[in-house]
Amino acid sequence: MASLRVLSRSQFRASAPCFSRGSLRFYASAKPQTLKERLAELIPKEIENVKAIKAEHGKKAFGQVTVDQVYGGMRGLPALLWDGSVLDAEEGIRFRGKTIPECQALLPKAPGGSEPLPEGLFWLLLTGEVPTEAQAKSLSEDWAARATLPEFVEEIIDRCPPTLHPMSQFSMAVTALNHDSAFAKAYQEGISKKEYWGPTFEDSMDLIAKLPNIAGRIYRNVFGSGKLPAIDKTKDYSYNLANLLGFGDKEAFVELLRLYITIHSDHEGGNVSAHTGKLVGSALSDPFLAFGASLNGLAGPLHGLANQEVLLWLMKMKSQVGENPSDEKVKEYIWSTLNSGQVVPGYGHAVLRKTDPRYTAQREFAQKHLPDDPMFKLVGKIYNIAPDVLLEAGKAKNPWPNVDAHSGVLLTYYGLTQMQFYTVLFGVSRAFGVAAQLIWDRALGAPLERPKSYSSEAIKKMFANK
Ligand code: FAM
Repeated sequence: MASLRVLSRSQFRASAPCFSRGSLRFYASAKPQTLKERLAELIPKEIENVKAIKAEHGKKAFGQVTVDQVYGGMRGLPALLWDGSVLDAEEGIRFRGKTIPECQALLPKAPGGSEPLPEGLFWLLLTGEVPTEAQAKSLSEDWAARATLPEFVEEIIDRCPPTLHPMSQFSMAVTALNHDSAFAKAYQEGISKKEYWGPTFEDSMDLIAKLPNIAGRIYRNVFGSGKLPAIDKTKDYSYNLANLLGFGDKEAFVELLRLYITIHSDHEGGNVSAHTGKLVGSALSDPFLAFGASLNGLAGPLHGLANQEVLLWLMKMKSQVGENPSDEKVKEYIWSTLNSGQVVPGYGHAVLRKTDPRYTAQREFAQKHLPDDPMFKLVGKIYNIAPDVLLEAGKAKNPWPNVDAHSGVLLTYYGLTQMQFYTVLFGVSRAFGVAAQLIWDRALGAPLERPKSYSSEAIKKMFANK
C-alpha cells in the first residue's frame, strides 16, 4: 500500500501529487523512504551534533581511572560512544531509549504475529525512529534479495568437518565474505573519508542478509538434516531463518526467533562482541572482517557461548537430580558447581545488577507458549534458588539471571535441541547491533582505537611515594 508522508525536495521530484491540507502538501509515493535515504538525511545533522558536544565538553573529565580498573577488565570505564543502545545496571537495556516491552509494543509485526520484527529493530537502532510496516517490509525484501552466498563460501562451509564447532564455521564463513566487500573495494579505489558510510552500509546489509544461509547451511551440515530450501522473497527475515533451519512450519518458533533476534541484537557498546566489532572496524577493516572478530568473542563461554553452557549444565543437573527435583537437591547441585570452581552459567553480569529484562521477556514468552514444559519449570525453580546461593557464596556482584539462562530451553522445546548451535543464533542477532554501530562509526569518522597499556612495574613506580 502507498504511504503518506511529507517529502523533501529531491523526493518530491520522483512522486505524484496526492492532496494538500493547509500549507502542507502530501504526496502518495509508490515506495516508502529507504533506510539509506533516511540515514543520508540524519548523518550530517549528527556530525554537527557531535562537533558541538566536543566543542563544549571536549576537555571535561568523566572522573578518575583507578588501578583496579586497569587490572579489572576496564569495568565501568567510560571509553566508548554508541547511541544505539544503553544499558542501565538496574533497569537493563534500552534500544534508542525504548525498553524491550516498549519495542514489543511499538515495532512493526508480521501479519498475524505479535512479536517485533528484527527489521524494525535495525531501523530503530540506526535512526532512532520506529519504521512503518512498509519500511520494515522493504528491509525484509532487500535482505531476501541479497541473501545468496558466493559459491566458494558455501564450499568453505561444506568442507568443514562436522566436529568443528558451529561458531568456528560461522566466523570463517563471515570472514570469507570480505572477498566481495564494497568498502574494501572502494577503499582501494581511493574513496574519500566522508563517503565511508555508504559502502559500509551496503556491506552491513549484505552481511545481515547472508547470515540465514550461512547459519542454515552449518546447521544442516553438522546435524545432518537435509537440503537447504530457497529464501522466500515474500517473507520476513525470521521466517526465512527458521525455514532454513527446518522449522518454517512452526509459527510459534518463528515468533520466538523474531523476539530472540530483537532482544539479542545489541547490549550497548562495551560487551565483548560489540566492542570487538567496533575496535576491529576502527582499523577500517570492512564489516565482514570486523563482525568475524565479534563472533570469535561471542564464542567464549563467559559471553555468548553461555547459552550452550546453560543447557549442558541443565542436562547434567537433570541426569543427577532427576526431572522434578526438590529445592534442596537443586540447591546442592548449584553449590557443587561453585565448590568445584566453576561458574553458574546464565547467572551474573558485568553491568547488570537485577534480573536481565531479556530473561524476563523470554520467561513471559514461555509462560504464554509452554507453561507446562518440565525444562521451563526447572529453569523457573533455579531462578528461585540460584540468586540466594550466589549471594551466600559472596563473590558474584550480580546474583540474577542473564539472557542466556533462558534461551536454550525455548529452542529445545521447539525441537532445536543441538545446543552447540545456540550461539550461532546469538551471533545472527548480534550482527544487527554491530552492523549499526559500524555504519555510524564510519559516518562520524570514528578514529582508530588505541588505548594505553601500562606494565605493573610502571604502575608501582607511578605510585611509589603516593
Ligand atoms: N557463578 C559463579 N561465580 C560467579 C558468577 C557466576 N554466575 N558470576 C560472577 N562470579 C564470580 C566471578 O567469577 C568472580 O570471581 P573471582 O573473583 O574469583 O574472579 C567474582 O564472582 C566477581 O565477578 P563479577 O564482578 O560479579 O562478574 P564479572 O563482571 O567479572 O563477570 C560474568 C561477569 C558474566 C562473566 C560472570 O557473571 C559469569 O561468569 N557468569 C556466568 C557466565 C555467563 O552467564 N555469561 C553470560 C553473560 C551474558 F550476559 C552474555 O554475555 N551473554
